[in-house]
Amino acid sequence: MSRTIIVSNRLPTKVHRTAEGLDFQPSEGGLATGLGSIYRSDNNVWVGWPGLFVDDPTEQHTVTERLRANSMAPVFLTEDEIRDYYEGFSNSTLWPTFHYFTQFATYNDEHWQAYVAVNEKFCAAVLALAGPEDTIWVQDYQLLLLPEMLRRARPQATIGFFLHIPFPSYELLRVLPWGADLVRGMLGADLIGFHTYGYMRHFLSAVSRMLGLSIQNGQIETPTRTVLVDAFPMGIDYQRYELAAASPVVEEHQRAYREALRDVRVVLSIDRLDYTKGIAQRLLAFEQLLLRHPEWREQVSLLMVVVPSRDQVAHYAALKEEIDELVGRINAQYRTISWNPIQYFYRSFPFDELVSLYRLADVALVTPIRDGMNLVAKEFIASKTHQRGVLILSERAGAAVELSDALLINPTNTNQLVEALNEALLMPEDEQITRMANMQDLVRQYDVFAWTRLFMDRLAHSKEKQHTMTTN
Ligand code: GDG
Repeated sequence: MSRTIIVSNRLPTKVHRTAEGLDFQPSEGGLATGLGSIYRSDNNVWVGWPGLFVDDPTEQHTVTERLRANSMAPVFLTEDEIRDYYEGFSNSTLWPTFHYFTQFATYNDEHWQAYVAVNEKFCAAVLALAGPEDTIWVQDYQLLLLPEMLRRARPQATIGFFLHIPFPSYELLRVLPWGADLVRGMLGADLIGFHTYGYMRHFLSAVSRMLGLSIQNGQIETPTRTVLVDAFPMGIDYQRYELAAASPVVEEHQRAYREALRDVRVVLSIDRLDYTKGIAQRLLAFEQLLLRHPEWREQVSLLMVVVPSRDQVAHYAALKEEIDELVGRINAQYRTISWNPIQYFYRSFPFDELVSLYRLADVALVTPIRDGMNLVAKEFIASKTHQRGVLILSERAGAAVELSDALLINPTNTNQLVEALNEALLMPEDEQITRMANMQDLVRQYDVFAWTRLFMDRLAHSKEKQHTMTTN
């Protein structure tokens, strides 16, 4: 029987060493939820790094067995590999370049060599598991070379690839010494998916300009195969948020928060620590709101959650300092004995508390400089079962294509951001409800399960078509 093999940098589990031994906890990310329905069924399996260093062969065996029982297979990476392939090429070269932050990108041949070697390591791990009839679905920018490596080993395999971050314009990609290799690597897939048509068009343009391949109706003709490309905007597990929103525990948290904040209105900001998310720009806009609209002082607080992330990469540590300083300065300038302009948390919240924060917020401020999709915007919408609340959304997040009922802003336009905040805080309730209801219809319908289904169906279909073409 054929099966599906999901491949991503990280497995959907967190493994920790404790005094009692190894501890395995499922991770909560959107991808884990969406693909959970696939990899845990039939004989399917998820291949990836378990998130800790395991050098000892006996311990590797234990980890492998534990994971196997949960439909997962590990790729063990060394500290050097994580430094050069993950923190190096993936997060210091590809991440900044694909988000248009070329000033932060490093071009280091050792990192590139490690990236190639680790992609090969993943290839070997997948080939050890995959039969000729199996479907392989590769995820994201850490594994751009993997589809082509798999294709070379298994010319007939069914291979899908999905990119979770933006695909940049050709002008950005050509800055990379390895741009053409990366595009060639992706073309090993039968179907390549992006969050938006914009990213897809950039990819097609890179394919034609860098590799000179012909493109017809969104299909790429390589000398040996046809590669399909399409947009699949990723969704969330809508029902999970909707159900949590109605649960007593979320209600209880929300009540406690409301009591602590008294009747102050709440503007919510939630992100991983990342320079792509526009956190500093958001703080400056909030400061301007207090300066230009003094009527909001003591009436509104910015509740800002920054989740620690990638702190081994230098630019992230510098950003953390910048945010700390800005928050300190704004709070020192405007606070009163009974009011804090910014409630700043540098940590993550458990799921129930996160949903309570979404429900509590009058306004969600989601203003990335660049973002592949942005799931926080969709989670806020799903949690608002009472339909009160306003989403301010960056036009440069993939989610803006679908969420046209948000207040769409340019995140570097401080004036526009300040006026959007003022407008959101003044928006009449009936307008809030109309906008929220429209967005809810859309986010509910295209949830993460629909996303998975659409991609897998299209992949199966593309393969059938190729098969018919080669047998005729
Ligand atoms: C990449 C792309 C694309 C955040 N704080 C807490 C918490 N979170 C969860 C959110 C959300 C997730 O983290 C963040 O997802 P995003 O989509 O917003 O951003 P990235 O991490 O950058 O993800 C992005 C995504 O991949 C999927 O393709 O949308 O564009 O960059 O789910 O809920 N979760 C909990 N506590 C927190 O404090 N429990």
